[in-house]
Amino acid sequence: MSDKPEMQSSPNTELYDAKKVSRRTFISSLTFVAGATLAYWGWDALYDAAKEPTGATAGARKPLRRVLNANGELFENNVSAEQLSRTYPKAMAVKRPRVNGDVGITDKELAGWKLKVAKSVSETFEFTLDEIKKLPKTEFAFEFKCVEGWSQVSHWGGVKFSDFVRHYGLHEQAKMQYVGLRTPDEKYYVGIDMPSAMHPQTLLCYEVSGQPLSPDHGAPLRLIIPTKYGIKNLKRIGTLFFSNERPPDYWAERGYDYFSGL
Ligand SMILES: Nc1nc2c(c(=O)[nH]1)N[C@H]1C(S)=C(S)[C@@H](COP(=O)(O)O)O[C@H]1N2
Ligand SMILES: [Mo]
Repeated sequence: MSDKPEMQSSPNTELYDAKKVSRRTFISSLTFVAGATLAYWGWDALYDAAKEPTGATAGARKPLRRVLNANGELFENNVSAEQLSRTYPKAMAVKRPRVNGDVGITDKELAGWKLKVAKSVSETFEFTLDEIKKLPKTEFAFEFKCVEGWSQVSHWGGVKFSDFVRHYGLHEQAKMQYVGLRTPDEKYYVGIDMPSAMHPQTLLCYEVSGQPLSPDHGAPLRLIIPTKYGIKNLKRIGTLFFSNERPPDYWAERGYDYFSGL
């Protein structure tokens, strides 16, 4: 009926309403300024925050450590034997797994090595590799992940830590909260929460790629713990002990998360 241009009543006209445009511009500028102020204030507060005191962990600003600890607890309360790390067919594993980190394993002298297990402050037991190898063997390939940002599917074999505990009657010890491990020269050391240590994929490992561990990979015995980052997979175990306090941990002392779970 009418030849009045449709444009007049189309919703598009709204876009060109100068008043509305300027109001919107104003609101979005305000939002931006508020956001930027908050971000700056947050960064500034974090930057000025005190660093945590040196203990089992050190080096992080207090608010960041609080977040890390909260994350850790969340993980820790959810470690269960049912949650297995993904495993892969052995054929998918790399033939020569990458070597990383040699703290505490530069000494190539391995003769006379024994695993020392401190049952209590006064009682230490010693195990030869042959004794450990007599326990049931477990092997699998999994994706080994390093915090430096690389990962590889590799194939490992050894004795489940939980089998070791059961076979040698370390039940009382396993009621404690942590296991501590260190290299024979005590230069590298890690602390593992007991649920993760008793996890069915945690190995006292003596083989990689179907061969005895090379010195670089931690011969004669290392820890393989697929539920945690590489830093916790201590190479060349010298001593193993149990504790209700967090055992010293090499990388946690240098600012990394104590739990380092995956
Ligand atoms: N004794 C010892 N164990 C160690 C380290 C180390 O420096 N010394 N480095 C850790 C790190 S950061 C990683 S990623 C893995 C690497 O294991 P691989 O060399 O067998 O690949 O070992 C872990 N265990
Ligand atoms: Mo690593």
